[in-house]
Amino acid sequence: MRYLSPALNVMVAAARKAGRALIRDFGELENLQISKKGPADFVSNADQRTERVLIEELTKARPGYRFLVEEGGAIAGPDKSHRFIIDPIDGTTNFLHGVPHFAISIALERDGQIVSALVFNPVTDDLFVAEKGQGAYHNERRLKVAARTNLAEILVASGAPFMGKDGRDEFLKELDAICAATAGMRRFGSAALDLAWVAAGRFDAFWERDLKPWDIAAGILLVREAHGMVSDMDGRDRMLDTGDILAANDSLHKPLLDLLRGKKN
Ligand code: 2AM
Ligand code: CA
Repeated sequence: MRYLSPALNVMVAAARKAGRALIRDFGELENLQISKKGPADFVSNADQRTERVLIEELTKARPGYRFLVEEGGAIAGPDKSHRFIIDPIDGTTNFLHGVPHFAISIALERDGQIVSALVFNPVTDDLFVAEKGQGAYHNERRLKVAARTNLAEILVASGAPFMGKDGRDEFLKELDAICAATAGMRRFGSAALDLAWVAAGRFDAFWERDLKPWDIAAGILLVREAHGMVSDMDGRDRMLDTGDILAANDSLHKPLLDLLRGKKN
């Protein structure tokens, strides 16, 4: 992206700073895998520190903005129109296992609309950014969702309900419908990166239920600015409230929604 807005510049600087420490932590994790206690505490500390650094850096540059963050919840501020929505490590289970597929996710909301977005994998140095009305970018490259329209050719990402979560029966039905109709599905463990990869045309679609706003807020704008369609599983623009999401190009979106809801085309 040749020109970043001042707000996006601030978000990139904060993510890169927090990312440097995360890269060091990730290197350490290789040693911790074999210890009996395992790396869980270490990872939880890394998560909390990353969140703290992001809040500190963003507050320095934008005092008064509110926050919604994974670890600390809602943080009040005098500015009623701006809010950062942050996931310090999306893909924590990957991080914990030494799998280099996780990201810092930051969205900036203005008057209830997401206007700037960042998804950054510090280990692979993949930076995805978007600005409302200005497009989405991967490093310097402008993004566009994949153009495939034939269900038989598409690659679809999702997230399976993990331990302690309901909805496995529903998920298995949806998975069966997708597996029967498409070229395949992937479950990589970071909703933020899944959405960034839809924006980049790597995945043709992504769906998942019961996610949190910080998992998807930035990814939603990335996909939309890459000319993709995003809705909840009822076709509404209520992903942050319902936690359900389907992202795809505009030709695939409706057929996939029908397929996932068990309707015949
Ligand atoms: P997290 O890594 O920030 O927790 C994938 O299904 C999505 O669910 C990810 O964005 C992930 O975000 C979230 N998630 C929350 N708890 C999880 C868990 N125990 N295992 C896998 N994903 C989890
Ligand atoms: Ca997350």
